Amino acid sequence: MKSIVCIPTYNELENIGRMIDAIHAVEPELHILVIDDGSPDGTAALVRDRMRTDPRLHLLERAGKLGLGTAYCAGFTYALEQGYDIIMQMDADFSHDPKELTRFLEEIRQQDLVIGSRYVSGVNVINWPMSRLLLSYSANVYTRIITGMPIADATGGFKCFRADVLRRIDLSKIKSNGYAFQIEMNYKAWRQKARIKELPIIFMDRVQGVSKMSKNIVYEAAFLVWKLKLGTLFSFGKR
Ligand SMILES: Nc1nc2c(ncn2[C@@H]2O[C@H](COP(=O)(O)OP(=O)(O)O)[C@@H](O)[C@H]2O)c(=O)[nH]1
Ligand SMILES: [Mg+2]
Repeated sequence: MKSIVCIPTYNELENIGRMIDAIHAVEPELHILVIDDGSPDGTAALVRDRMRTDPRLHLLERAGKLGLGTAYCAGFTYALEQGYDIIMQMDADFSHDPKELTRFLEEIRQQDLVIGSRYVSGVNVINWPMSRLLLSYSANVYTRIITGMPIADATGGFKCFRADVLRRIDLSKIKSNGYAFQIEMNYKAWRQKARIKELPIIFMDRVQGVSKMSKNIVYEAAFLVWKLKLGTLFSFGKR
């Protein structure tokens, strides 16, 4: 099975090189696609340089900071076009432990979507301020109640898709970013009756670089869950 992990980046120069090494230390065959939005710190230049000697690396460069959701969609579209069977996503900032990739790859053999979950067995978040943890946790409770989707952590960004699941989603129609993007993709997979499994992971706050999280991302997600729910009720948002 051809597998690739998509990593969106914006100013991750301190992290991306170490991240690539850490991934290949545990999964030497895994291809890596970096989707960089013109990071002023030269993240893309580092990746480009490494690509000269490493055929497992791929890079999509976009003109400016166009948002996380469309970055993932561009990455997924590229991965589908290139014929990958298993398509993963993770952050560049070591919040997601690359050592877990092996477990995702094992689990996906029996599933269509494997979601790294911080809330499936207690709360597994390290170093987040209480305010952010409460926000994330309650966003998940809210999402679950409104959509009825039985997922404990619908907003996380460490995931593994079977290519077929992504092929059935019209990626060009997805406009959401941040948390909302993760919820929307899970919802669309769930509505397809995909086999979904949550894998407990430990989430660590970033050590290097800065978060691009903002208030708008929260409002966007709060609005989106209603849009998904109502879209399904009136059956105009099936895909
Ligand atoms: N390509 C791209 N990557 C982004 C953008 N915003 C955030 N990222 C990357 O997405 C990942 C998660 O973002 P981060 O700022 O860590 O969000 P947080 O973990 O929710 O605080 C990191 O690898 C970021 O570099 C964006 O607009 N475009
Ligand atoms: Mg982060």
